[in-house]
Amino acid sequence: MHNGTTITQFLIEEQRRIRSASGDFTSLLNDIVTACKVIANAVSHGALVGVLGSQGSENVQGETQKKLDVISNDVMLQSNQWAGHCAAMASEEMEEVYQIPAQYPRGKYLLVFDPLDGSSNIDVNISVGTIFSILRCPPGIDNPTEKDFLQPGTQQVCAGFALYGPCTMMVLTTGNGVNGFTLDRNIGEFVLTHPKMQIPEDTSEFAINMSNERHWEAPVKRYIDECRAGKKGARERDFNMRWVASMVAEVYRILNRGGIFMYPKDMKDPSKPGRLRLMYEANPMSMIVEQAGGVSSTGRERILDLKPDNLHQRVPVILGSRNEVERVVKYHKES
Ligand code: AFP
Repeated sequence: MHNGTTITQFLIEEQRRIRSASGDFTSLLNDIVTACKVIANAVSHGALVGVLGSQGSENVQGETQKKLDVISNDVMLQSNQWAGHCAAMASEEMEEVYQIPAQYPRGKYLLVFDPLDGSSNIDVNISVGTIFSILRCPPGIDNPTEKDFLQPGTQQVCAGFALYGPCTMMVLTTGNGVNGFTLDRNIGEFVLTHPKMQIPEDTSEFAINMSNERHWEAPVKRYIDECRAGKKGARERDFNMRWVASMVAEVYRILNRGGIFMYPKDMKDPSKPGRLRLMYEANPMSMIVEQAGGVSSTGRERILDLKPDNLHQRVPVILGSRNEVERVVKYHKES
């Protein structure tokens, strides 16, 4: 028998601390948690239930959709549309804002998500995850449109991600620290296993897609060259490198043992000032990283301060251990 705190208990205890709380937010989080359990189940059965491979369609980013991208998106929509907590939703997999069907009541929150981050890894059985961000619907808005979603990351009420790895994890922040929960499949509940996660300030581990090196700007090249020079270089110590190509896995590693993750601005395609999406990747991950004592920047600005231009905007991302991210920011200022 388990004797830990379940995520349900944790959320209800958090709710009790806020006198005016109606329970809507707790219920919304419970629905998101349920959706992530359904997605975890589908991911874990893989080829046995025919969910691997391509769907044969493209999303708004022009990326080929995997079957599990589409399944996960549907699960998130269905779990979160009926209870009357959301005013509208937006997803990596949908060009437009998703309106709550007319038969359901509308709520006061806007939910934004990447239903299956790292989906290029699904077919080769490497960790993937679901990233989400909750915003308040501006007052007096009955039918939210894209502009109602375009709030800076500092306005997020909650950010979180589920990681479908060797264990299924849920990592959450509501602006009061970061907590990690492990799915106990025997009881079907997430249990608090990683309370008050803190990112170490220093690290000797970096994560970047080195195949883009020739497209990087000078400050990023300088930083990585110094790391690679090891003990005999300016940093006078050896660095290690990781690249999973699933941001959820990289951020989870950084939350546990520190590190710096970079998908910086590059010159590969001038129409794309970065690879990662602001509203459903960079913003929720930046809130989590900052709440765990880390730093998140484009190299030039704090990510959470950016005012989004559109739902699918891309931005450069440099996040993780405070001292290393600040060093990269300093190199940008100097260049
Ligand atoms: P997908 O969800 O399309 O696989 O993208 C994953 C991701 O947005 C992020 O999780 C990774 O860090 C990054 O892209 C990997 O990009 P590269 O394939 O260019 O390394």
